[in-house]
Amino acid sequence: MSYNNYGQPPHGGYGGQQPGYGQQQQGYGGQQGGYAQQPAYGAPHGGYGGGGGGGGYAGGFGTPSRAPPPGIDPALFNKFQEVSRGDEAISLLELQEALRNANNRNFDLDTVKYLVSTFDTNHDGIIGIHEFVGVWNYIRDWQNAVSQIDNDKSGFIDRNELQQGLTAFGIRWTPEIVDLVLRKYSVEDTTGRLFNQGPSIPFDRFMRACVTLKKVQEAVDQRSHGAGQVQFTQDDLMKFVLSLP
Ligand SMILES: [Ca+2]
Ligand SMILES: [Ca+2]
Repeated sequence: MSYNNYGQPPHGGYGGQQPGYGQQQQGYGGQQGGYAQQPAYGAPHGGYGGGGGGGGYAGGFGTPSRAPPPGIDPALFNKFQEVSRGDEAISLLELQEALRNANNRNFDLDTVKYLVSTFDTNHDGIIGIHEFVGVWNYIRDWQNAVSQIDNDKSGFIDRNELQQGLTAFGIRWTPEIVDLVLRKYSVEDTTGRLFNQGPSIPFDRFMRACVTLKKVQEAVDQRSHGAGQVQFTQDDLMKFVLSLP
C-alpha cells in the first residue's frame, strides 16, 4: 500500500506511541476532548461534550450486538459499531461525522477521503472492521506525533509549530513555503480563540499538508536522484497531483 511509503506519520524521535500522552493533559486546549482522549479524534460522542457531534448518535446502539471478531479489541469494536450506526459498514460521511479536531470541527471531507482511499483495502467504498483498525491506528500515530509539536497544547498548529513540525518530519522548507502552507491549510476559528496567535492549522489539515509535502518531496527525490529537478509528462503530473490528499 502506498501509505507505507509516505503516508505514515513520522516515528523517529517522538517517542512513538506513548499511551500516557493525553492522560496527563486532561483539559487539553481548554476543552474536553482534543488530544486528551485515546485516540481523541475517533470518538464520535462522549468526551467531546457539547458541539454538534454528541446528539447525532443518541440511541440506536449501545452495547455491541455480537462479540468482536478474533483479534479485535472489544472497545474498538464497540466504537466501530457506533460509528457505523450498527450496520458494521462505515461510509465516508459516517467516518467524517466521527472524526473531530480539537475544536469539535469535523475533519475535512478531503481528509476523510484520503483515509478511506488509503485503508479501504478491498475497494468496496466502505470501511469494515479490519480497515477501521488501520484508520484508528493511523490517526492515533499522527496524534502522538502532532502532540509533540503542539507546544502550547492549543490543538492547532501555528507558524512556529509548523516550522518545527516540518523539520521534525524531514520535510525541507523555506519561509515562503511555510507562508503558503499557512495560507492554504489554516482556518478561521469561529470561536475567536485563535485570533491572538495568528493563522493556525487544525489537526486533520496539518496531517494532510504533511502527507502532501512529503509525497512531493519523495517524488522529486526518487525521480531526480537528489538533483532536485524532475521531468513529468502531463499525464504523470496530473495523476500525481490527483493522488495528493
Ligand atoms: Ca472496505
Ligand atoms: Ca499550537
